[in-house]
Amino acid sequence: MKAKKISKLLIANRGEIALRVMRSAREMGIRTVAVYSEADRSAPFVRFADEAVCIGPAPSKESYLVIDKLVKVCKDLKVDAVHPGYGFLSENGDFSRALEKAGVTFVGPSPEAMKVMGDKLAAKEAVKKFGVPLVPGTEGAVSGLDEAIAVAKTIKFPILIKAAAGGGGKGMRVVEKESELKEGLERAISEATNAFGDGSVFIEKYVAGPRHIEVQVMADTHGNTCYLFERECSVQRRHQKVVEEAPSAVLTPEMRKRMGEAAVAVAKSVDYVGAGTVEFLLDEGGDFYFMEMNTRLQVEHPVTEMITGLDLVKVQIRVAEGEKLPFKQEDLKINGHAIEVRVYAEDPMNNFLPDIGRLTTYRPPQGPGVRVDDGFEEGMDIPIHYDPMIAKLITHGATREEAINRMERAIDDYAITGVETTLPFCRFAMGHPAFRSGRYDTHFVRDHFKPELLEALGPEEAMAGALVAAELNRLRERPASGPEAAGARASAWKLRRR
Ligand code: MV4
Repeated sequence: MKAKKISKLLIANRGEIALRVMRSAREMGIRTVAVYSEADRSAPFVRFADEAVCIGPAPSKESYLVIDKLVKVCKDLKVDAVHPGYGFLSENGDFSRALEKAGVTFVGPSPEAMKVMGDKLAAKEAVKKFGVPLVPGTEGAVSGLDEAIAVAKTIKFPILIKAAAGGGGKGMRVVEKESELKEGLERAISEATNAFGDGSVFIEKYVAGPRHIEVQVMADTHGNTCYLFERECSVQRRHQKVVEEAPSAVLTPEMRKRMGEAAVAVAKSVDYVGAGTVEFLLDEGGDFYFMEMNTRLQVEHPVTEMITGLDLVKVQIRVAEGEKLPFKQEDLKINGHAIEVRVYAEDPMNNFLPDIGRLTTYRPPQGPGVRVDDGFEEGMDIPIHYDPMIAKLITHGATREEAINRMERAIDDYAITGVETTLPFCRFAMGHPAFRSGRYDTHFVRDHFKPELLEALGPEEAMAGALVAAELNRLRERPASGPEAAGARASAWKLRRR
């Protein structure tokens, strides 16, 4: 990667992350280019950008994922660099190679690093030489049933079969005992073939009740790599994170240092450049194991920003310009505690079924220690074509308890009607003794959550308060009439979209 000052940045993404990246670029005096689909024509990120180009119809396959269209916009508008955000083309080596060929800087790691980390087996192979702890299991892909039986006998059941091309929980299968191994293996291979076009699978010892702890790393092109501490992401359902916090409530300073140094070793194993995240599983005994590395800025990066005081997007951009990291490991300190909850247009009362519709009321919370990263405004429709995340709500406090109390206050202040959201679930999680105590693992939702509990919790009063406030504001702005004004008085948890 040749160092080059960035004057104009294209953001190959949409929604809250496009806006979040542009805000940092603007503060750096960098001009921003938005690309958008027809469905996003009136989105805030399009208005915020200095220039904006429509790149096609709503489906991402015809817009946000079309490499040639993006490269053409870069050339036409003389763009210096592209920030890919997360999702879409953020971990696509073909995209970064096409940009490089066009003389455009990709804000991210090399295509080679993305490729190794995109293949779970290649990733394990690469990090092993660097002394990073791995879950016991097969060295490479499983050759057949005989090997699977032999390995399972050595590491003992239960075992987990994983797809090499998988990741984020896709293509995993637990096998409890030998009699289930043959069928489990066959199904895992066939699922992996169908889902990824690659039937390679490997076996690991199944870690029961693990915590998902990931370490943020940042590396420059001069050989400096630092860890920016951990995020705990164990509150998730179907491999979709719902609550994240930093730092973890359970790591001791010694564990933090060991995990951080292991994450740096993972990054160094692929000459990593830029922002990356190294995922570990932490077992009940306090041992941790490398799982995978995500070669992008992640959704939950704000909690790391809140506790380190850094703007990760700015650091990414400086690194892409060829500058050195503006800090050394010993400069980095944890300040307080941060929590993020993801506000999805999903109904927690109804198995988190995605909900679409119009945001008839949308009033995000404010006040001390509250940050909202969103890409919507009141009156906008939630598009059906993309991820149903409406916003990320982040709170920061001097202590974990203050961050949690602040989150409860902020959730109660958040007024959304028109669609069901995950806010009631998040409110439930904040108040749950398992979460409050910090003693929770990746089974939190399965073990502790039932939709009925949202009723029992009685958050209606709190939400009603926020709605009354929102409604009063609305009355001041324009006379209350029509279905919107009437609807906003109903319970928000239950309010059906109109
Ligand atoms: C595991 C595991 C137990 N044992 N590996 C899921 C996502 C991927 N990053 C790794 N995952 C897991 N790997 C072994 N050997 C349990 C999980 C897992 C999980 C991990 C993190 C967060 C949530 C999870 C939910 C279910 C399973």
